[in-house]
Amino acid sequence: MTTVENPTPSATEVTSAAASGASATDRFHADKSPYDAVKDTPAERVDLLAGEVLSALHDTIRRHRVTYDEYNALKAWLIAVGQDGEWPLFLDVWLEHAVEDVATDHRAGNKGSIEGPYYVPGSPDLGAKGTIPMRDGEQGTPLVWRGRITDTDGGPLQGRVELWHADNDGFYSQFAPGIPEWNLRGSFSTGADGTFEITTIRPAPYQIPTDGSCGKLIAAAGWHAWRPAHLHVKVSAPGHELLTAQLYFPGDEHNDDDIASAVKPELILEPQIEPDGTQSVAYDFALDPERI
Ligand code: MBD
Ligand code: FE
Repeated sequence: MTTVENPTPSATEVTSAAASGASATDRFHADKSPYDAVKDTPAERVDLLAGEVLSALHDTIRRHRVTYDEYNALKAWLIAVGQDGEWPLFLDVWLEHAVEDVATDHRAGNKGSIEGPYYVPGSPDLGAKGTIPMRDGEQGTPLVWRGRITDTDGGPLQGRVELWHADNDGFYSQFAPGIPEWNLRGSFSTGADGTFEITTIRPAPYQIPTDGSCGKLIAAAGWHAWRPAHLHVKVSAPGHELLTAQLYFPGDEHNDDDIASAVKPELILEPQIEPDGTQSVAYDFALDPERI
């Protein structure tokens, strides 16, 4: 008996860029129990939200006299977003920032930002001071980041900083092929004084995949696909609200027109150039107390 090979490669094998979007769908199914969230939403809330979104669409259709050609283009595109596995990418790029604003606007501590599609829980723990996993000869400017976790009164907290970011080519481990599993992903646990010191490299600006459905939308609308260079963090301490944030670098041309609308002025770092060419930066986090 001969084995028949699957003639169509799975989405994750096609190209690196499209693969990033599709891997994000696999990751979402694996880690986020999305169907529990669906069950927990009360009918009145679904009625309100779905009803209002549909009305907004009807208004747009009427106001701009949307044609059947445009309606069919929309249908074809929506079907393709699912087939490409790009719904997490689409939602995190174009909607999540508004959800994040609403979720965190009561906070007195640090500003947060969106999680995006490329977080993976369980990165290796490196203690309070360490170097994030990287390849031999990892490209990029070395960056040493010293900081402290405190409460909103400035008292030190024993906590944890999970850091993940793209490499010097703008690729994330576990979402682009050929990169070691935990490359540029690490967890830093502080002692009681709350301080940490992380050695990493500066990430490159990030272009969202242009070869899938999100890329087609961007091209069709004449938009650009760029996010400014950024570091992703989740900062936590017992009894305090989890802070999900991103940190940015001054002078990046996309700080003012991030495709994901996720830059806030409080999140822009001020790196210093050391005599040996490495860069250092100081940035602390104040966490709000957990609400009961
Ligand atoms: C990213 O790296 C990212 O952080 C977001 C929010 C969306 C797409 C890619
Ligand atoms: Fe990112």
